[in-house]
Amino acid sequence: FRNGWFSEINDLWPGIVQSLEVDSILYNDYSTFQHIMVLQTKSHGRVLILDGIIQCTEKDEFSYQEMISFLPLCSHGSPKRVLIIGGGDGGVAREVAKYPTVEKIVQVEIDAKVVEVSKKFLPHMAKGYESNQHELIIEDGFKYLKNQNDKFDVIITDSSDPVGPAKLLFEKEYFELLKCSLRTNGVICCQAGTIWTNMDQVEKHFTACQSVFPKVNYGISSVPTYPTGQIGFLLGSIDDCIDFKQPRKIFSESELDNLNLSYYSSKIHESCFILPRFAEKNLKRN
Ligand code: AAT
Repeated sequence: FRNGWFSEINDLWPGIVQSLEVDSILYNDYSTFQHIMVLQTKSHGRVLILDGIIQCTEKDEFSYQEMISFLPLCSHGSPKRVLIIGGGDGGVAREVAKYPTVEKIVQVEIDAKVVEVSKKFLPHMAKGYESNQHELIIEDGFKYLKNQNDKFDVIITDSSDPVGPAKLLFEKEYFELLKCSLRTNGVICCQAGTIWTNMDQVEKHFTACQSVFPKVNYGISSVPTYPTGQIGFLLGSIDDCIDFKQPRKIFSESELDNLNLSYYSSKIHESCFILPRFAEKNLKRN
């Protein structure tokens, strides 16, 4: 903090910082796993911050939560069982619960305190927990996958960045665990960082995913309050016939309105995998 501004200073993006002007601090404490803070800001509503890193703001969270959810859901077409790893604010559960064919949502979040704090201070996101298809398990996502036998159509990893409790969720072994928990034609989608300050890391993450899944693609979305304003998603599948650029489910304009989608559309889905040339060259496609 400095003169009423919060700055997201982190070694993951050296030499560059995003700052938000703060009205008040609503929550500020340590859980067993991380430092949790909720701020009321001047321009972006309430903001959830874990270990000094912005997780979501009320103003632009929809971009991230809609994309990380609807990219894999519409790529699959008719998912029934969905697993969410992380996503403590509840926003991804809120989006997944909108999808017509979904019958069951299991969410594995490591930190009960993030859930509790989100229910109290971020009700618009935490309403994901109200769906009666939803089941919450408080556990480390990596450990959960290692010890369970259920299979899912879509697995979404809405994790924090690869420092702290989420570190293992970016490794090859994690993708192997995801693969074991997928049904035939299953699709995974993971938070995968920005090509601007973290190209090396995106490339490493992409390669790890590609060593396990025959089909992998990296799509982008703009989220103004994430570092550099851009974030990406890794999509992977064991289904050789899948083409992530051609969603199996196309929603009409009126369906998108009814689903209350403000960022995602079928056109955005088709175009988000078209990357700037430098990124295209670094991510060897299949
Ligand atoms: N919905 C957008 C916000 C997130 S939340 C990331 C969540 O992952 C947090 O609730 C955190 O507690 C949880 N998490 C971290 N590690 C694990 C783990 N090992 N198992 C289960 N859950 C975990 C993402 C923000 C992206 C930020 C981009 N800069």
